[in-house]
Amino acid sequence: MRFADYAKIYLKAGNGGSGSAHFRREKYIPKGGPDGGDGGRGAHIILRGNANMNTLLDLRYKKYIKAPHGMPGGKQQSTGKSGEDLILPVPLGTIAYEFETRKLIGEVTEEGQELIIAKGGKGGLGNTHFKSSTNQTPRYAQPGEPGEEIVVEIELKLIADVGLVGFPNAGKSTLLAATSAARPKIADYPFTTLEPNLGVVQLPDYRSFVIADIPGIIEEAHQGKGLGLRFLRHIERNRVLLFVVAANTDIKAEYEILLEELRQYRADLLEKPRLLAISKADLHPGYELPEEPQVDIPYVTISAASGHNLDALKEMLWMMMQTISEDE
Ligand SMILES: Nc1nc2c(ncn2[C@@H]2O[C@H](COP(=O)(O)OP(=O)(O)OP(=O)(O)O)[C@@H](O)[C@H]2O)c(=O)[nH]1
Ligand SMILES: [Mg+2]
Repeated sequence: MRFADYAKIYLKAGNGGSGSAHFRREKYIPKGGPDGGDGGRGAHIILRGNANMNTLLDLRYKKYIKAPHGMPGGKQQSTGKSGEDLILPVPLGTIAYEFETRKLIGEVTEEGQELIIAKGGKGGLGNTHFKSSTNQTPRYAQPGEPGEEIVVEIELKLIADVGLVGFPNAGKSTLLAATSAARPKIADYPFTTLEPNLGVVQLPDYRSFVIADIPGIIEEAHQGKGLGLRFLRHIERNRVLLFVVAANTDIKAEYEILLEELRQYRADLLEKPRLLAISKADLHPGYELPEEPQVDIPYVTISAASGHNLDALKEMLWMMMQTISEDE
């Protein structure tokens, strides 16, 4: 499943204003020279990154967006007013393509970053520019250029807040399915998941975050064992890492192997806050672990099968994300 928000919009940027072909006319100067000003630029249509947004919903229902034209130039070399650029706020991770050619227009990845998706037309030059030794009275002024007319496709690459890290068969996909509407493939064999899955986890009071479930990691994955570590790039930008280790394994040993593989891939991944979910706790009577796992991070025992502690887990993840947002 690819979780991408999408909008297709017809855009028409503003036309440039025409240049003026005016001549100076003053009481005692019967034959004034050309004094026509330039036309103003037509408005661009611009995407601007906004870190507080997380969907393209606002754009989804817009089919047609038109930006204002530039004003014509005037007498006394006055330049026409430019059309006011139309700025569309979008979440970070938004990509724009030209619909027909699928050509990439650009990507918005940072707060405040602006991407022009339809260019306003240049204003025309006024007749002052066309005065020469052979033509002292040019009656010609340039028309403005038309604004760009384009159909764009706008996509949002969702950046998950929480990345799941675990051995194959640990129950990562089952956890994603139990906490979101995502329906990843789940099976009793390793490497069931071959592609990352994303799901939106909802909490009370309209809170939500996105979880990424990626293929399992095994010892020496950094040497290419199993599916290797290439899928770790999908969690590089996640804010929190949720390690998933099954309750019926050597928890500490598995956790440390996972840590080591992450370190091999990119040591700074370990700077992200981590939480350990000990999955399949239902395999032990009363969800009680036979012994305390000796790990150096907070952990919670869960069962995606019965729902045990899933609400607590969601709240813990939410809390961890809040503390990061405050630090940022
Ligand atoms: N008893 C029990 N079994 C579970 C639980 N969660 C997952 N399982 C089982 O564990 C097996 C593996 O589950 P998956 O969710 O596919 O595991 P995964 O970590 O996504 O595995 P890969 O995609 O191969 O990396 C399946 O047979 C699940 O039914 C649980 O809470 N309790
Ligand atoms: Mg899976």
